[in-house]
Amino acid sequence: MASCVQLLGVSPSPYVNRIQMALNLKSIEYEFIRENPQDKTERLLEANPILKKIPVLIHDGKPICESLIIVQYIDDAWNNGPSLLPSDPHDRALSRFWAAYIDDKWIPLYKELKEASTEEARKDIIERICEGLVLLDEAFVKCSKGKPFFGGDNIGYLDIALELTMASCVQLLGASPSPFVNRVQMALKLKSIEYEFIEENPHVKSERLLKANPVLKKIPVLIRDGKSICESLLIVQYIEDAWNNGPSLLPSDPHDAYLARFWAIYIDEKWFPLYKELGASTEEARKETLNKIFEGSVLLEEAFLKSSKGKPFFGGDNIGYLDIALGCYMGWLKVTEEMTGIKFLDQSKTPGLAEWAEKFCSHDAFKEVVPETQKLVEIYKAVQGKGKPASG
Ligand SMILES: N[C@@H](CCC(=O)N[C@@H](CS)C(=O)NCC(=O)O)C(=O)O
Repeated sequence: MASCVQLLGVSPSPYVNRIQMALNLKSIEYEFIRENPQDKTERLLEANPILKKIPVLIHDGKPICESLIIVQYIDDAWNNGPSLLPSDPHDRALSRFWAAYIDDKWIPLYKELKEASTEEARKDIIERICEGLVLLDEAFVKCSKGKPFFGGDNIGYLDIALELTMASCVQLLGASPSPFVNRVQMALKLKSIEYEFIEENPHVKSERLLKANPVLKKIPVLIRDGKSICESLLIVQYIEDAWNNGPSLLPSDPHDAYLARFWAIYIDEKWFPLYKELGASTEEARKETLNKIFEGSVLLEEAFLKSSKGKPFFGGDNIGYLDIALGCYMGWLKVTEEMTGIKFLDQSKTPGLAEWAEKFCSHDAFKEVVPETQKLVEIYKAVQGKGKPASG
């Protein structure tokens, strides 16, 4: 009888990624159960009563905690797939030693770096990080024995342990109520890319933002290895080009990819700006804007039917570029619906889009990224009070 494997976690989380990588390398089927580490469920507290953290692997009802220990358990419990730990006892001990060094000594330095208050403290920590890197480089030479991975020809335990740090050079300058920032967060989430979120107030521009996006001075900005990428739609395309993992966001057919890009521009430049015009002073102007919105929705309905080809999303079975481009606005659309009492994606006028919106908004990529409607309503009211547009 097939065993029952469940993983309590959240994505993206580097520690949870470790387990997913090990399970994938061993081709082990499992159920992913989403847990919010900030709002611990009874299930999590019962599975990990001592440390109360994710990830937890539950194998045939028995919980196993702590990512490095879980990876060792996976290697012990399943014979299929490549061995994750070396067979030689001394090599095994070395792998465990360096994995413990990474978690207990090296990674904490990155946290210290974020919290360092003086330039001198920063320099000192960077020096210690570099010293650690030199040690890890020596460990790599010893463990890999001239092969590409710590584990030799195949990815092993120490590769999985260290992968955790590799993604730490991706940063996103943003603010969570911004649909443009949400776009980038969704793409990063779909590709399981770990990143550091740096909160920016778009109306009080920091030196960091001005340096990262000196031309447009807007969020979001993605910073990878010190290089800035600006404009949300371009960032999503960059993410698609730069990372191979996760589902493809753009269609492989060049014309389909062009169409996805075309409609994304239509949404940003024509359709969504109409919602801002709804606050017009005369009833006539409001009605005209509403008509334009509905005409635009009909065009988008046609685009949806063409690109989804009977599947739930613009991208087909999975969320793709155009889903993200339109879907990032769904939070603010719900706010506008609540404030005006108008249903914009109406089942009777645009049934395909109405169904799409429901599916999109119940997907983790939306729920974990876009603030709840009531929170956005509060933000809207607070920002309106100051005379600034809330979503832009
Ligand atoms: N076309 C841009 C729009 C970004 C945008 O408007 N960002 C807003 C925050 S939601 C902003 O930074 N506003 C400050 C400003 O316009 O100066 C994109 O897609 O990235």
